[in-house]
Amino acid sequence: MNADLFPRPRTEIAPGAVHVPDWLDADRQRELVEACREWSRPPAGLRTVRTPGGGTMTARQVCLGWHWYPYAYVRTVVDGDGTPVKPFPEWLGELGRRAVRDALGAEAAPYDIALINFYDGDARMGMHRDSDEKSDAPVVSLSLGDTCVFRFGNTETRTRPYTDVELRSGDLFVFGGPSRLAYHGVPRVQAGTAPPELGLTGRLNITLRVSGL
Ligand SMILES: O=C(O)CCC(=O)C(=O)O
Repeated sequence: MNADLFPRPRTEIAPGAVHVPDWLDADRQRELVEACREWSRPPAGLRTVRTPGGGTMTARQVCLGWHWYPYAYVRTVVDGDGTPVKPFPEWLGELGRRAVRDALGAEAAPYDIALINFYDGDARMGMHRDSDEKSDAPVVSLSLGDTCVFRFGNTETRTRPYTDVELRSGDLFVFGGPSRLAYHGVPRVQAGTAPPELGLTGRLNITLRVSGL
């Protein structure tokens, strides 16, 4: 049986956390992948993030607007080539505000940060909270390429209760309100599941945030 025969409904995973399948059409996905390729080029391009404990994140990252490194936002790539972070484009902010309208029926403050994570090989992301922003505006997450398991948990612990959601290329996930500081992560990416016409090997995730800075 082919899962695509069944429509995937919009689902509220937790209060304020909504999954909207197939939110981006194929053309928009291609445009975003192309934009990510540009943003990934040096200077201030895709880099490996080192954690204070001496580890490295397996997903590589590039930032727009504000540069995130564990655990602060700054304007230059202090943990990389030292150059200024790339600007955050207005059109991406508009996309974010439209996402919040569609997912939550609400207006969000202007977005000014994008963190773009690239997952290839065995890359994944551990359970964490997005808590370095000084704003409670919803986080907008756009998925491109390979399907992943996105684990969406609770605000108290990294462990259960959580819900595993399959995020496919073009899906939108928004979390705000009581879920804004929920733990979440990506335990698994299913290699080779990206739509072939996208021309992407691996998975890209774009999260949009409001810095409040
Ligand atoms: O890749 C994803 O879907 C999640 C990314 C994420 O959790 C983050 O950027 O904080």
